[in-house]
Amino acid sequence: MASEAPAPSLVGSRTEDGVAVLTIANPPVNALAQPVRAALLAAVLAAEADPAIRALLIIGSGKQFVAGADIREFDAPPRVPLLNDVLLKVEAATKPVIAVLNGTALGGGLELALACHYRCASGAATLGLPEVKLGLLPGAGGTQRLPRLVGAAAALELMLGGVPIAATRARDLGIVDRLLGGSDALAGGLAYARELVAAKAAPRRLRDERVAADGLEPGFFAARRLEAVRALPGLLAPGYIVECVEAAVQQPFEAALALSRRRFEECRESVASRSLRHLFFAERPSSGASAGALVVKQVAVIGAGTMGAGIAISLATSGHAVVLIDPSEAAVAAGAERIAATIEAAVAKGRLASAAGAEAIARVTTAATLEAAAGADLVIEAVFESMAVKREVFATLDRVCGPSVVLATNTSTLDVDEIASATRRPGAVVGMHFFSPANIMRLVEIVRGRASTPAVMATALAVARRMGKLGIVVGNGFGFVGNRMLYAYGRENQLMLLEGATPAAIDAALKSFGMAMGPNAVGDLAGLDIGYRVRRERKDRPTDPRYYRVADLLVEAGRLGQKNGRGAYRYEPGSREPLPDPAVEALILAEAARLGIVRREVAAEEIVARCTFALINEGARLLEEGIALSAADVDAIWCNGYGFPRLRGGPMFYAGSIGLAAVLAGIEGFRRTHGPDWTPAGLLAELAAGGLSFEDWDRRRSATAAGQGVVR
Ligand code: 3H9
Repeated sequence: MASEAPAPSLVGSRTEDGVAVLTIANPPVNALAQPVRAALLAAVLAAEADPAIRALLIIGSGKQFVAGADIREFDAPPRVPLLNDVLLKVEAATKPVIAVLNGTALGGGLELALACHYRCASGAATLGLPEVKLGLLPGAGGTQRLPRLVGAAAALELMLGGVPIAATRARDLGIVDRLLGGSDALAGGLAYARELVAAKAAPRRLRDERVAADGLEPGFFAARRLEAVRALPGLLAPGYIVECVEAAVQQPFEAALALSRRRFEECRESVASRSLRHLFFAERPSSGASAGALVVKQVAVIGAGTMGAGIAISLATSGHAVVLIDPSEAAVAAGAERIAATIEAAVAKGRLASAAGAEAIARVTTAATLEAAAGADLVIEAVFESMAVKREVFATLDRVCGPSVVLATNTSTLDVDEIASATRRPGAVVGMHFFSPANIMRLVEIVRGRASTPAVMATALAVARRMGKLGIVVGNGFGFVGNRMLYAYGRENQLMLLEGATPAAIDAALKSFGMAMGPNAVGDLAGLDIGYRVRRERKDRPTDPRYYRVADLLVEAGRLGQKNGRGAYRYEPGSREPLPDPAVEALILAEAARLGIVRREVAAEEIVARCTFALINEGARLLEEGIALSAADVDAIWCNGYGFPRLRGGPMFYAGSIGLAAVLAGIEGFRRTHGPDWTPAGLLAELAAGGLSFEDWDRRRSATAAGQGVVR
């Protein structure tokens, strides 16, 4: 491990009244990257050696204290100085070291504060150890120092939940010694430091204390470990967190700290943590994406069905005034009722304060005609998925809305440019593809039409963000990114039904891979008639007679899914449990025979490989075509909209974790047995040949874009 020279400007150092003020300045979040660690260590050692210094104060610049280790560094082996070693030196200082938590103190940031001898915090600060959300454990002493401060039970709660707490709660727990009043955290921190110096306060080193564990019932740790592992299956970290806290109780500090360090490394190298870290960045909106957004206060939602009502709920609870428009009096009344009932249920469950709930309900009004959209800043159309209907709506909106209004369509598959061409302002038209139920699902595909202006794109992104959603920009093309991949995935599901797999066998194989639901259960839940209608609308529908044949036959036999108790499965009245149905088996067998398909056993491995490789190949094509802007976007879309397992990081990341060469070989094998649908995407072949991953491709692309000054 080579040591690197410190970059002192990352930690500013000045002296005030004998107090060394060390300011960590590594924007945007003051992450403890290697040069910051080196600079902090150097500054602490210098202050220790300076006889004029009587105390040290560590603070963050800007709005954060420190948001933790630099997550990007975890993809490579650790570089010295290790955070643990820096913190041991901070703790060993002979002069009082005071952490001033001027803002967020997360992960390694809170661990730094715990290594300091005293902690004070501004009222706005939040504190937490969220490592578990990245499949990690606090690896810089948090598992050892926090229990010494708050006890094993409270420490476990904070580390296993990973949810940050407010400064007041941290003070009540004893993590923070002094809550600072006023808005100047540095001034408050300095006053506190002077007080400590005047009182000749000795350094309080948590490492020298013991964990108060007298009140713990027998079997406490075994029970907590079982619970933790059950709550977050597939992750090493939860079990290890409990193990490390148990070690904090039973072993000397050094030994338990070394154990936590080893466990951290195991977690860091695990595929599950790598996947979660990949998603952390994939799910962060790129800086500047919402720049130039128009102000949106009032939104018109057209269509009071499930989708329209769900969108309206999200808008109203995020502070937008909403007018819900539907020509059907009954539909608009039912929509308004659904909105109120859903918001009231959220209040009853404690998810929303009752005043906020009442305000949200009051923000929603209803209307019967599109003229009511005239006063809106943004219109979101959520009517029936038919090009003719949507074009008519947009032509009317074009007549009634002012020139600066943004017109969004919530189509899930249709051509946004064709919809935009019904207006005289295609630049104002954008796709906002929400997922059902829209008040719950976080994903929104923001579809860039050929003419969509940057301000319109930025507005759609900003509104999605304000709604608490993850907006991902995609290009225009059948099904955009998510649904186009879904069609490739579904194509294989449908073919395997004809080849010999049952709906239950396919669903079971994909669920054990980690999908939230199997494709046949999903189809029944969504309603098989929806996809049927979309396929009828599609002009470029494949002509292969096997294409979605089973789904079509089910609909034509009146089997629409859960809504009428019969789909790929059957359902007992009032139950959502999918039950195998011999009638479906018979229907599939007869159709397979008619098409001359020889039935065979389809193994679970083949089911998973065909469905996931179809996703990867289609994802690669979308990248080539520029419809998906990055592989990370594809992963964020599939993990947030389609239940792809987060611990596998999304289809494109998963491809990298098993190796692109292996994926390519699998696809080529399927081409030999199943024909041209399995022609490998050129990009996949190219990357596999170069020994590269989709992440490498993303990195190359963003370096090129940054070089050209592009903000996407
Ligand atoms: C850890 O500490 C391990 C230790 O126990 C042991 C070590 C040995 N690293 O979210 P934002 C970037 S694990 C690198 O949009 P906000 C982010 O990608 C860590 N980069 O802002 C974005 O970049 P860009 C434990 C990071 O105001 C920019 O900063 N800590 C990190 O909505 C702004 O982020 C965590 O898990 C990081 N740690 O939210 C906390 N954090 O502009 C993770 C952020 O290029 N961070 N970035 O897109 C957060 O939860 C939020 O970022 C935070 C700010 C609440 C801090």
